[in-house]
Amino acid sequence: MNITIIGLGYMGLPFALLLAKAGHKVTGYDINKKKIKLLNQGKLPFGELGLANLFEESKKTRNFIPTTELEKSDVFIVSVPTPEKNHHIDLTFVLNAVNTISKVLDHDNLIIIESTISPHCCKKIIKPILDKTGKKYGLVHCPERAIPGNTLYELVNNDRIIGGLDSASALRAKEIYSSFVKGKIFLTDITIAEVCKLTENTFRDINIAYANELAKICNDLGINVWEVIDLANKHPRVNILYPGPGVGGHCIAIDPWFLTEATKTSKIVPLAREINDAAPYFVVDKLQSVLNENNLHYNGAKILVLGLAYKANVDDDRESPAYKIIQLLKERKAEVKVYDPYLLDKSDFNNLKEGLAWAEIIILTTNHSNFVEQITKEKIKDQTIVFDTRNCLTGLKTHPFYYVL
Ligand code: SAJ
Repeated sequence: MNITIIGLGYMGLPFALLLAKAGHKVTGYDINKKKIKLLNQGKLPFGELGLANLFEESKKTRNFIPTTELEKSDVFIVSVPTPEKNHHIDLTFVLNAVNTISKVLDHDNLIIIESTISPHCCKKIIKPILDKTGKKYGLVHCPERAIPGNTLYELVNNDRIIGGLDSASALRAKEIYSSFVKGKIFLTDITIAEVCKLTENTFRDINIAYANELAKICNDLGINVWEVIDLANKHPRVNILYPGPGVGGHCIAIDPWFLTEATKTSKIVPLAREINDAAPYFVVDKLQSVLNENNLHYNGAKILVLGLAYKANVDDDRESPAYKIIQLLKERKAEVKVYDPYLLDKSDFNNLKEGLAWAEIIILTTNHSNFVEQITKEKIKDQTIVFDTRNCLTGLKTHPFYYVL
């Protein structure tokens, strides 16, 4: 079977390579010529656990062909970004992809939408475009659910939801996914699949908002929020997530808006967004109190921000709250420099040692494992204030100027 993946991003590329490994002839289409050139030169455009090995395998089997020309195919899989604009989904990339597909569509082709989309998008927006071709086609929505940082493992092992426009489409898609997915595959209606995906990410956003609100409550009470959450989570039916500098990434911070865009009834979803978007302000305010305690101030202070990635051990800085924190610190006239070993081209230092030697104040925004492993009391100057928004620097627990969110 010929399968064409449209969009070779953080999900599309790993997915394409897994399909190639499963024996399908996979064409990877992307409008980004630079990315396709890189792939054709045998190089990956980004890092992800296990991806390099899979890419090497695909070179041997020749089952994966990157291209900027969309040709006929048995199956088309759309895996393009769906950004948010004014709290609504921006379907530009999806519509471009579907319009491009409709130009080469043949009878009995199957179209799979993997991109996160808002409710009714398949039936009310995508279907009418495909109907205009006059071809008989299958359409499903199979939302991706894998977590960046462990994408390959989760693409293979997570359960999947396939929502079909009709059951024949869903069964055809199931056959494709069964060629590499070890998790269970559930078939459902196409709109239910759309809403399920948004519901999952919104659940996580609300849970994180609760943790971020608890951080403020505990701050007012003068107690450690991390200990509160860890102990509360000992209850068999409680599983609170953790506070932090804010919610980044391309999913959790935007999907809740898609869930609620067509309804005015939701209160908790927009509130959770507001709370999580405000997290960087709380970080900067709490650090201000730490500075006050130590007779210091932001003006002119040399502050090292550790971590630009939106979460640990990834090179992805989309929507990263670190940028908002940097902006707020600069507005308070601090001298801010950054270091992220996963994003060296955006860092002010070549290595951690140089950054630690320069800093008077350190603010940890991303809990990369190498920060956790390498930052010990001996490696920082005695007077350095360290503010850890992730409560992860175990090597500094006895440092007199170590503070957590
Ligand atoms: N975060 C916290 N506290 C926590 C957990 C996370 O502040 O306790 C922050 C992270 O630091 C990060 C943000 O939330 O900035 C999002 O990170 P994440 O690891 O929670 O999620 P993503 O965005 O990397 O991936 C999510 C996943 N969704 C769920 O777990 C429900 C993933 O399975 C989805 O496939 C992905 O969104 C997506 O593409 O939709």
